[in-house]
Amino acid sequence: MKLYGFPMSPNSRRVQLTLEEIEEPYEYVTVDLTKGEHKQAEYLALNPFGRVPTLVDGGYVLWESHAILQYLAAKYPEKGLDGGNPHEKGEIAKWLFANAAHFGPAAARVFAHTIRLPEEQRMPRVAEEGRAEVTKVLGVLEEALKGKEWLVSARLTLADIAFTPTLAFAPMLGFDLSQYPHLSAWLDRIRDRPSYKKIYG
Ligand SMILES: N[C@@H](CCC(=O)N[C@@H](CS)C(=O)NCC(=O)O)C(=O)O
Repeated sequence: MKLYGFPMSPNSRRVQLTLEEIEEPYEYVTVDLTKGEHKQAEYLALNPFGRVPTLVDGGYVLWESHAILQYLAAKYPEKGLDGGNPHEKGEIAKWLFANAAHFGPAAARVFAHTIRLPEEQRMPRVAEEGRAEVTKVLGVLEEALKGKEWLVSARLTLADIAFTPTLAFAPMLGFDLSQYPHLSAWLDRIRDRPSYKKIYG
């Protein structure tokens, strides 16, 4: 397998964490976003949206990080990353969609409009709305994690992995995660895993 990604990209890191959990060898190919490599014809032939990550598994090409997570979990069912029964699978899908549709994009908006974009292009209102959405999701996660080690199952699943890269860069965006004790304890459990240590150092 080959993973096309960019080191600082949370969406790429989500897939890297999953590949490390699965413990299958893979080749990491850096697509340098700062040099615009993701918009060049060679990469667009793999991913027409020109975004990272993209996974290439033999002749199969797959983009969208959460879809890649589900593919990897389905390919290696013995790792149990996609839950053990329909109820768990439904719960995992729920959290994956919540992250893909709400949490990740909201955090990306905060990042863009407070750090990434040149000052004259930043829109405080967009940053504020993103911040409100991120805060909402943090509260929902905190509530969901009360009395639980992992979001869905008795063990780590894709649901836990999916949120990790967004949460890892939340402090840089000014979010104080210590206000959420259950979420913080859960994040510490994830940080203790060899997969996290390998990707985040
Ligand atoms: N929904 C996509 C988002 C991918 C995405 O936006 N990746 C960012 C890096 S974290 C990117 O490639 N940005 C470059 C661009 O949009 O031009 C996924 O989860 O894979």
